[in-house]
Amino acid sequence: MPAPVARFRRVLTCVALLALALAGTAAAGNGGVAPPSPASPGAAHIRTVYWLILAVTAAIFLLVEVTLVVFVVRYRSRGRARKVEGAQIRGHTKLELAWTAGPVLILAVIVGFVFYEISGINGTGVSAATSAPTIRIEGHQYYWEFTYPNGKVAIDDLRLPFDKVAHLEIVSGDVNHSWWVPALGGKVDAIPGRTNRTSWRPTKLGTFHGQCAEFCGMLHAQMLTSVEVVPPAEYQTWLKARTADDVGHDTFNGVCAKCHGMNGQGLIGPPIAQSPLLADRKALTLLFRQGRNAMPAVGSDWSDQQLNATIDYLQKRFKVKPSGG
Ligand code: HEC
Ligand SMILES: [Cu+2]
Repeated sequence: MPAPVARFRRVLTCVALLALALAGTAAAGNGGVAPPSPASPGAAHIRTVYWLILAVTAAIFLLVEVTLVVFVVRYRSRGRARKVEGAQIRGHTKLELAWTAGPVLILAVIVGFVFYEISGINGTGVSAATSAPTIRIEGHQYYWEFTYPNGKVAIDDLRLPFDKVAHLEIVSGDVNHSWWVPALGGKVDAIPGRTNRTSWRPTKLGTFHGQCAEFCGMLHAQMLTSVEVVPPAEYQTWLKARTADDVGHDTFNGVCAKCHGMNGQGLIGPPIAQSPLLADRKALTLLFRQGRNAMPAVGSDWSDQQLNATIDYLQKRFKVKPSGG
């Protein structure tokens, strides 16, 4: 048996190491253990629920752990021989009733509070009140495509006007994805054949990052998004000024470059900068619409406009002379 001092030191070392590990984990997250600071009423409601649940569970954790340690110390064997039984303690009806009813009450409080907050989280309050524009968000392997009310398209980077309600329609072009920008709202799944809706009213200017939150294939981790909240006038100007060339540019950067590299030099997909296919509109159309082997059908549901904008942009960027249809 080690001397009590040596044992005390050992325990102290373990506790100190554990505390360091915990502090490290907390510091690695943004703002410690808290969700990112909310930039919309919906995200603020999520944060409120988070704090309530954290407070309740932290209190229970402390209660259980402190009691555990007290009991371990108080009822330790004190050198009693292994075969000798310790003191026998009979049941305690009141205590048992209390620890049955207590958790039921605590869960009821949590459930009640979550139900109370849920309409704020979903943005149902805002959506009923206004006839705001609807933006369609389509998940694709491995990018997000946004279609604004005027038909303009953007990839991966969404713009929203500051302090205006925007209705979001979340759909998928292929497999399950999940739309998630923590500062602005909770996850909304993008499921083939289904339209899920939410409404956001961004209350902070700036850029907020998000990512696909449903494993959707080999480049799932590249399925990032950023939402730029800009003054309404700037939003309108930007939206009106978007050209086919912008769409081609964004499509190349957000879709093709993830696999073929920013210079078409090859990455996960083969190099394409020199590919004779780039000159062939018909062959490219088929490739985008249907995919080929490991290349997904990235443009399965693009409009002809977007498809042609992308091909025009590719031919410009890689300086190929168009041939074929
Ligand atoms: C998820 C990854 C991925 C994405 C996104 C992607 N590709 Fe591909 N691409 C591939 C793979 C893998 C191949 C090889 C397919 C095969 O084996 O037949 C390929 C093949 C090609 C080829 C044929 C190369 C040759 O010479 O045979 C071209 C051209 C091409 N891609 C262009 C594009 C363009 C343009 C985009 C964007 C609109 C794009 N790809 C998006 C993965 C991707
Ligand atoms: Cu995804």
